[in-house]
Amino acid sequence: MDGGFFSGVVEPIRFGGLHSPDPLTYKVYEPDRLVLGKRMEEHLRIGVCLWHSFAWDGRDMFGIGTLDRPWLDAGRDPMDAAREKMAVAFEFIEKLGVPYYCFHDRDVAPEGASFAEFRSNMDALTEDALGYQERTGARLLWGTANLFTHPRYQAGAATNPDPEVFAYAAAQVRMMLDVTQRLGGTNYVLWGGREGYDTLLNTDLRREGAQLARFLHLVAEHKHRIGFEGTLLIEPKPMEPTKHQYDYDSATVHGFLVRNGLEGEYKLNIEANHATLAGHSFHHEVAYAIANGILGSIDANRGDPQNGWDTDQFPNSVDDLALPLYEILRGGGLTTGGFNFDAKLRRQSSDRDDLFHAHIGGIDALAQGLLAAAAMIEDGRLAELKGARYAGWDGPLGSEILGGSASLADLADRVEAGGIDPRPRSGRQEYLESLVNQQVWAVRSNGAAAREG
Ligand code: XLS
Ligand code: NI
Ligand code: NI
Repeated sequence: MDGGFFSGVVEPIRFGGLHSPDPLTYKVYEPDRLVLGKRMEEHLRIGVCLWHSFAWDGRDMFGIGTLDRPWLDAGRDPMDAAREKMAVAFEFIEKLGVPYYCFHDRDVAPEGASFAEFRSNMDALTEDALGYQERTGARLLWGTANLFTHPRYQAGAATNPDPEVFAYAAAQVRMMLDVTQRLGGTNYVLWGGREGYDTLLNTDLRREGAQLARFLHLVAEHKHRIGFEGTLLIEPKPMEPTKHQYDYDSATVHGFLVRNGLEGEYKLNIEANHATLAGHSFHHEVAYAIANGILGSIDANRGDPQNGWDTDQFPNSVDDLALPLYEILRGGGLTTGGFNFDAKLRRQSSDRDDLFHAHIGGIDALAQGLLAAAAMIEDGRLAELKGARYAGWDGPLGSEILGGSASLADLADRVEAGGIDPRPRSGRQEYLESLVNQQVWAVRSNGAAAREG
């Protein structure tokens, strides 16, 4: 495996332990380490995304590319360049030693001059990907269609005022459902990048809502027709690139699914930075999805607290990751989903090794968050205190209310007769916050948690 594009990394990244001086080792992530009886690798199901890491050259709206991505150079033969990109991506995944990857159609296949050409390029590259999967053991966490980059999608895909654009989007999604199935993908993602509006002056909200629901029905029907067994996921985001996106947050998407008879067909792919853009915490979005049975997968990244856009930085805060991971563990863990690094380097991080440092740091932060979450579960006090807070609802009065045997008047009569006189009880927030910190800190300083290589 030596040589290659990332010649500075000659073998797969290994666990080095907390005190390893080698930056190209995992400090905490140990794939085989058992946490609550399950391997770390199976808890986290880490994925590498091909768009930020291999299909983006570091450009921003003020400057051209800064990153060393020779396959993106103008003037290259598109298929040669695509093949080189895929080879390097799999070299990276193999050297990083993680089980999954994710991509959009356009990330791997040149669009060519017609849809037929796009399809045939995609077919050829899917064959290549199958070969790489077999050779490296990497698997597809999810596939998706890019329905936002090309100018035809400037006014949305399914929600476009032009039905021909809807049809074009259908063609891309059919292609990618098929490709995802061929590659054994365990999920298929729909991110409504431009399903929203820039101004209400030109937007018919009623029509666009109906179009979006129709599209989601068609996708679900097709999934069943071809027998794709993966999970369909919608990725909420409140804005950017549009001023307002319809799939605003977990609760909005959930309401849309229920309203349109789509419940049961879709789950959510929750992205940390999208949560913060929506004015929520990542913890909130994950907890909402779990409470409503729609958590599918995670796009791991973080925003910048001072910048109001999707900065897509690599996650690095154990404090921010421990609570979402606690919810996930309490909810029974990820099933078909995983943690996909939808995160990009800063454009000054221009050494080839920087992509490794970014992923290693993010993976270790997740692994440490997992240990802290497991410690909270083993300690048990958080769950116990939450349960005790609602104990009344498991008693006779709570059961009567929820079971429907007590009417509004029955309840009112009992209060008037003096039989019900509730007293406020402390919510104990600061105490609970201290319990969380205690577990996070314990895992940091405890020798058993911070193992040596
Ligand atoms: C953009 C989204 C995108 C999706 C996949 O903000 O996060 O990268 O994850 O289309
Ligand atoms: Ni994402
Ligand atoms: Ni994003």
